[in-house]
Amino acid sequence: MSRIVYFLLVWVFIPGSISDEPGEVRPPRIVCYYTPGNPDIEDVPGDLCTNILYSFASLSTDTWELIPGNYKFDIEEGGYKRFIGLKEKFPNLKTDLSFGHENFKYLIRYEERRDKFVKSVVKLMSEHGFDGFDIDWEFPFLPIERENYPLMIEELRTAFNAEGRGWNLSIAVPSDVYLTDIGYDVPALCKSLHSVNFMGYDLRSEKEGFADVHSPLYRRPDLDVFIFYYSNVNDCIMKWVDNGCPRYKLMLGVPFYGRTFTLLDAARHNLHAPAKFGNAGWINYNEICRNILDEPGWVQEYDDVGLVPWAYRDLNWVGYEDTDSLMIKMNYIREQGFGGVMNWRINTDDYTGYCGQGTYPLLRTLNYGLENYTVPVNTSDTLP
Ligand SMILES: *[C@@H]1O[C@H](CO)[C@@H](O)[C@H](O)[C@H]1NC(C)=O
Ligand SMILES: *[C@@H]1O[C@H](CO)[C@@H](O)[C@H](O)[C@H]1NC(C)=O
Ligand SMILES: CC(=O)N[C@H]1CO[C@H](CO)[C@@H](O)[C@@H]1O
Repeated sequence: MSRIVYFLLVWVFIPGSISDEPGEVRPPRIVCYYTPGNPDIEDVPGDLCTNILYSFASLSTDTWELIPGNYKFDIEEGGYKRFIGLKEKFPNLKTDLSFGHENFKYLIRYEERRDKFVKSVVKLMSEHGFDGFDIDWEFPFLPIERENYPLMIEELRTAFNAEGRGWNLSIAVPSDVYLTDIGYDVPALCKSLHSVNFMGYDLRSEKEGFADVHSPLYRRPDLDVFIFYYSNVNDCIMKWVDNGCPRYKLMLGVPFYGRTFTLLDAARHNLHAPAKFGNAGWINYNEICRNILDEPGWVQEYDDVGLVPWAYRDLNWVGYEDTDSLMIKMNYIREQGFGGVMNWRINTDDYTGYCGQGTYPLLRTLNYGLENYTVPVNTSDTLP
């Protein structure tokens, strides 16, 4: 069934899907989050990503400065240096630094703290030679946060421009229409950012009490009611478009992991099967494919509207992405004219090729699926 859907989509979406209007075009971004560990830095596939984001730098709440996330590894053991060193092997690769900290909310309210932070970002970026900076703040929520986040971004952008090295600026944002409205002044943010990494996952969680896929592309009319009405990738990313973010700045994020549930009754294993409340978890794609291969009894199913797979065995249930579902999402990116794709994270792809689809099967699907795609750029809507 998945293959039928996939071929239909390829047939419908590819012809003439790219803007017919004259204007600038760009290659799509393939944004890869990476956390040091396995695979080792030197083994990162820099030819399969346009941007690699080293995750995560941290915040000193004493000085309100950006600091390395793991001083011993990043600095003393040369983590940053080895990471930037990837550019020698892959000259076109952009090596970016990603930042996240729960106390960021206590920073952005005060101009003095923002000022210290901006200076420290510029300092750390130039000391180590990063190409771009990414902020993963989960999530702005209060009116003052919504108001001050664009200020922070604009201040960073101004400082970056003054450096004259073309440093890029991006933020990661949640897929939730309510959080988007509450926390994000979309036009103001998108004006100063090069790109927005839209996290098209975690749309279902342990709070629900039923098993479900966490990155459905489209609304399933019979299942997605009440608070789940907009809880699908298409509705949530369109919220960013409708609120005024240029499409070419939006990178659709896809998960290289699944979310797991424990069923209450092994005989009931369809979408929305009753599951233990508060008993969901995460599992890496490389473990999912290994389990399906090595443990007898796994049954694989497909959500024909959400266009993502799930699998179950006894009371175990997992919703995830595979090469078929990612191919569908790549065609969706082409059809919609988005700027590219993001993934969390390359470490959890089947990078050893254990499952028999070659190394990095998911990441390769993103590359194959966006091959020859050019992003239409509205030239009257470019960066300041
Ligand atoms: C991309 O373009 C090249 C050169 O024109 C072509 O050989 C290749 O088949 C194209 N790939 C896809 C997926 O269309
Ligand atoms: C291009 O951007 C301008 C400025 O934001 C906007 O007014 C215009 O409608 C856009 N054109 C298209 C075709 O999206
Ligand atoms: C240094 C760097 O990453 N520059 C990039 C910033 O974004 C523009 C537009 O996407 C790219 O063309 C630059 O290469």
